[in-house]
Amino acid sequence: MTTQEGTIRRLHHLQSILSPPPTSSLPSSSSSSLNLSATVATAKKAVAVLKGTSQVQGVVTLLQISDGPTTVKVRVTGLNPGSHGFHLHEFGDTTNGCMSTGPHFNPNKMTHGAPENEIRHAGDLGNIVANSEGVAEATIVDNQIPLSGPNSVIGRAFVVHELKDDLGKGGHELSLTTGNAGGRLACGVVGLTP
Ligand SMILES: [Cu+2]
Ligand SMILES: [Zn+2]
Repeated sequence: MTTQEGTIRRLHHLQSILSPPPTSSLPSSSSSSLNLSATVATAKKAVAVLKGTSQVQGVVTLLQISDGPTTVKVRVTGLNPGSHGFHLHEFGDTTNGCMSTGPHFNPNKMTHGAPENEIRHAGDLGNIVANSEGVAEATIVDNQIPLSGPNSVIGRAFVVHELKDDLGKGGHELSLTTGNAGGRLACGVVGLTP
């Protein structure tokens, strides 16, 4: 008997304990087994280590349970106190430093915005705020940065910026593309982790 057959047998045994034998003629046992296995949640995890040419560095961890939102935990040090734009950029390419990570990840061809806006880049995660010691810590929960599927962010890159992201509302010529968040202080490619 294979492991799979053993599993199915045990599931059938479980069903016979939990419910009386089916009285209809529907061949329902195999689909019931599938339903049981489909309820098991899967956790996907990823990490990005942020580095740049300045003192700024950090670690970002990502966790997604099944098809739920992704929880992003951020800790960045070496920043000037205050707000700093924080985004997922399109490419996991740092051959030319953080510049080669390209524009904000934008699979839906939107303009730049705030994470809570309907119109935003998928990569728009707003600002992180550094304290007087230059440390920014944040937990972000977001629906547009999954760890699998067509819009997966695995292999893309986080970037932390010099300036505050104006969330598209600054009226600057760059507001609707970058939030006018200034230079790229540090970046890191998102990779799978156990
Ligand atoms: Cu950015
Ligand atoms: Zn953006």
